[in-house]
Amino acid sequence: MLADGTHLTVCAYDCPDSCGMVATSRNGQLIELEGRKDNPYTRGFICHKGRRWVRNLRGPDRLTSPLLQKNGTFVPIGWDEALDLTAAAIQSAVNRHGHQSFLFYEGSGNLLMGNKVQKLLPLMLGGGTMATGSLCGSEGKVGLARSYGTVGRDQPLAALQSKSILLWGRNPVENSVHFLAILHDARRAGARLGTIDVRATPTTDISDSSWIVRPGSDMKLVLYLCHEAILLHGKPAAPHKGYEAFARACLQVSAEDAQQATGLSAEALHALVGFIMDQPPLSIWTGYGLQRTYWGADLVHAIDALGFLLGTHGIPGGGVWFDQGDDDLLPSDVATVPGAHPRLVPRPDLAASLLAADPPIEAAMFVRGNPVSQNPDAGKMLQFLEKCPFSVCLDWHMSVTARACRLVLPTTVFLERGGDYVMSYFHDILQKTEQVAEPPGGVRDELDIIRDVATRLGLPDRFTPEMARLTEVEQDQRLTPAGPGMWRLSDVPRIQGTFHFPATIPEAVFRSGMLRLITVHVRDYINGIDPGQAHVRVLPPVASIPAPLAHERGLTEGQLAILRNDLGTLKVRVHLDKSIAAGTIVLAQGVEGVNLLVSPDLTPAGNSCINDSWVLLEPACG
Ligand SMILES: Nc1nc2c(c(=O)[nH]1)N[C@H]1C(S)=C(S)[C@@H](COP(=O)(O)OP(=O)(O)OC[C@H]3O[C@@H](n4cnc5c(=O)[nH]c(N)nc54)[C@H](O)[C@@H]3O)O[C@H]1N2
Ligand SMILES: Nc1nc2c(c(=O)[nH]1)N[C@H]1C(S)=C(S)[C@@H](COP(=O)(O)OP(=O)(O)OC[C@H]3O[C@@H](n4cnc5c(=O)[nH]c(N)nc54)[C@H](O)[C@@H]3O)O[C@H]1N2
Ligand code: SF4
Ligand SMILES: [Mo]
Repeated sequence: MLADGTHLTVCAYDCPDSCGMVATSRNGQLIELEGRKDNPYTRGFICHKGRRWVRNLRGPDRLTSPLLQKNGTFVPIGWDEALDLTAAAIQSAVNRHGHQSFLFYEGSGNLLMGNKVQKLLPLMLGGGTMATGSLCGSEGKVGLARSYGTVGRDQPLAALQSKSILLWGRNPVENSVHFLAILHDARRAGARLGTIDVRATPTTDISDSSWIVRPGSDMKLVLYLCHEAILLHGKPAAPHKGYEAFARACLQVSAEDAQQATGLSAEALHALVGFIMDQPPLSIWTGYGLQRTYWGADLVHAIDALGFLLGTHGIPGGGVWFDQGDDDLLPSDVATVPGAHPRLVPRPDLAASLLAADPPIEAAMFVRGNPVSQNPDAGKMLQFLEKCPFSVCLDWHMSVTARACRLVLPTTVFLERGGDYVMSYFHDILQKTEQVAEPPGGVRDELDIIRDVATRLGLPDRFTPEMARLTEVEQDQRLTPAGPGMWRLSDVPRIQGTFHFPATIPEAVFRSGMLRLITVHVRDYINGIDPGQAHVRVLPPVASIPAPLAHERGLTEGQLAILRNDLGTLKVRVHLDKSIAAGTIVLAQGVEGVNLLVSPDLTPAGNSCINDSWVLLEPACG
């Protein structure tokens, strides 16, 4: 039994903040969760999503028994039967079509490093089928890495030395409250805050200045800003390559071009030029929404070029930031199987790839992921699950994906395991997890479930020794202890050597007659909706549309409407929003049905184009 008292751990949600936590446990139950004061970024507080675990671990939505779907109803079954069924289905798929007939799909339900060990299940079978590419932040990383060859590591505290801070397509008031706290400190120290977005947000509300631009117009905007930077500063002194061609392209973009593309007035554009130039040092923080497009990498690279032209690179309080790699701390040979050759299918286009797979997928396992809710072209994902002979979802509550699977297995969450690590993808702190609660009866440890399936398939237990190797991360030479179970990671700086200017400037694609659908992350839940947010489960979902568009179409506040494209249709309730850029509709991501309309296109680097989705808006009949 877990000892009573306090334990130090870390929030493993897919959230940039990775809060240090102090948990109080009694009789094996979590009774209080607070912020850890000595974490230099998260500084003693956690958000309501983290705190909700106190209730959710033993809440009414917690799954406590394996559930098998029979004629559309889930019935509880015993663990032995559930594990036998799972192993038999995988074995049958492998016997009929080879190991690639087994899909092992992982989402980003938590950021634990030890998750890597679970891949041994498909790998020991020969490789299986797994997903590659990102729905999240990889385009921006690809873009930043083009500048100097490396992504580097963000230092959010760098903002404290900035005198001007520009958030570009980033909404920390909702999605990164600890960065917000740092921004408040920076402002108290004299910095001004500016935000570029496609709509008003709680972040634009607290900004000193904000600029609302049409989605897809940021490239024209950044080229024009580079034009102004070139006129003022000329050719940079720092080593660089490709300046001439890039400068020529920028100088062709006039203020009028930028205004026309973005919808900004001449005064607003002029003010933005002043914002980036007048009060150095300037730091620019690009966000995720901005780069979930076909040209996401090019855009972030061009914004980095703007930072370079303005002379912000490498100076205290300056620079262009996004996000970083977070999983290079584990030795590369952890959980590897020589000779395994998994079939990799693109995550953004998962459903179509699975439907077309040859050999076909006949057994699918979903771990920490919710693709029916979160992946593009969700309608096809449901079609795939209807067709696939066997599907099993490991989760702690009945997610939208679990509901569509044949079998659901209730697992522990990070607070009930311990002995793992979380490396933030935003700041430089590595933290160790501790077990802070006993799992409820009927719930099994996630790795134990996978190990038991492997055993039934006649595979050896490589899971236990590989899990024991996790502590090897603590030996990494780049780590400095920063408190119990907490280390700071120093990476090589991103800005070093020669800056490479973008070599090609893509034109954004617009679909005439259609509206761009932008889906955004929101305050109350992370990605797919967890239990406890009844208010956001209310259907139909709310679509915010520009007030002039509503008037043009005769739509009024609260009216039902239909969004439609080649992929599907969705009934929505209209909300008139004066702030949204023309031609744009905004919906919260994670709401059921939204991804029926989301584009499964891939960027050249294999990542998602979620915000390149286009829809028609029609009044709902009846
Ligand atoms: N509360 C909460 N926190 C979260 C999450 C959550 O779901 N809820 N999710 C976590 C995860 S996984 C992620 S990836 C991050 C996401 O964190 P953010 O980057 O802050 O969130 P997004 O909503 O993806 O996009 C940010 C902003 O980009 C704007 N935007 C979209 N397209 C464009 C464009 O073309 N140009 C411009 N200029 N702006 C644009 C959107 O309107 C939005 O306000 O948040 C993490 N934190
Ligand atoms: N339209 C649209 N779609 C988007 C986005 C968008 O902005 N717009 N954002 C994208 C982004 S940035 C991301 S990161 C992805 C996220 O995509 P997913 O990772 O698929 O998202 P979640 O819904 O959070 O799914 C994670 C599931 O893991 C479960 N889970 C949590 N902890 C554990 C655990 O310890 N074990 C197990 N087995 N399960 C656990 C959760 O309950 C949840 O059901 O979504 C993407 N999809
Ligand atoms: S969800 Fe994010 S902000 Fe909230 S407690 Fe977890 S890491 Fe901290
Ligand atoms: Mo994400």
